[in-house]
Amino acid sequence: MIKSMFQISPGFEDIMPAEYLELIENGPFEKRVGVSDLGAFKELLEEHPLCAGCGLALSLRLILASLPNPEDTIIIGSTGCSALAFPQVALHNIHSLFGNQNAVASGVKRALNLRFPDKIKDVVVIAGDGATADIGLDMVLHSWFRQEKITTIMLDNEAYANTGGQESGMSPKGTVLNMAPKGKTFSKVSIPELAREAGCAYVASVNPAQPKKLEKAIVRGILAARELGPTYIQVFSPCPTNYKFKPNETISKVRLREKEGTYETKEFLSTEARELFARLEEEKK
Ligand SMILES: Cc1ncc(C[n+]2csc(CCOP(=O)(O)OP(=O)(O)O)c2C)c(N)n1
Ligand SMILES: [Mg+2]
Repeated sequence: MIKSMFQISPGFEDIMPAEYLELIENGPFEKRVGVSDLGAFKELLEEHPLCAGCGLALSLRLILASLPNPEDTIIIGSTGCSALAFPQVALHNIHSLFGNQNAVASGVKRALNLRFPDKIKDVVVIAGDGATADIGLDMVLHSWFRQEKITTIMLDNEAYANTGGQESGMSPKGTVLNMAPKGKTFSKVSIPELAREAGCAYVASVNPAQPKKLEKAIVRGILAARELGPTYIQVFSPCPTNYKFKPNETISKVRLREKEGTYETKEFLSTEARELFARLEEEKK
């Protein structure tokens, strides 16, 4: 699918909203834009109802700006804060039942392969930490075991944020939240390590304080999923509302955690992924 999917039927041009016309004229389609171009093209998400300083909203903005082929990307989301933003994302997206996102994505990817065998169709899961590491974990793991060619992106705000602040598997040990008053008793689950063991071809842990690194991970994750198998990217996205810090401290929270050693960026490439990226680099020259 190309930009033509957004074309306006003749005669309707003058009644379509200005934002829609702008999306056709200046959206990120059929040209390569990235996070460095933000502010210079019409973005896929421009308004949303998420909280001030929401790390997840910033991550989502950067992820959408990093997609290598947005016009042929189908996003599978899940219940949670990000689900409030997806109705306003100018891309195909499916809201799946909480936790089912990787099962739905597997089916969508297989159907697209049958329907469009010669076309690139990127199926990308974007879901919260509760949906990915807790309630949907078996669907996530089994999609990796089956080697589905999909990219899974976790928006890790270290809580069930949308339901008022319960601990998730991704909350650090000792975390106190509105509905976890005694403090979490076990450590943050190591999903990147699980992903690697479960056969993901590419795994990364990134954050919105380092947008270029985040972009590189998204592009690599999607390109490796096209050719090799499942890929996983974990995006640390601090939540000012549930962790009760000021909205302007989101980025500094990431840096603080990195400094404390309680959070680190990571990247794992399988041998096949390493060879693939080397080949793609060669072809670019
Ligand atoms: C099957 C099912 N179980 C539970 C819920 C309730 N629920 C909605 S959002 C949510 C928490 C989501 O947490 P997370 O995936 O981390 O997303 P966040 O809101 O933090 O972005 C829960 C438990 C639901 N909607 N459906
Ligand atoms: Mg969460």
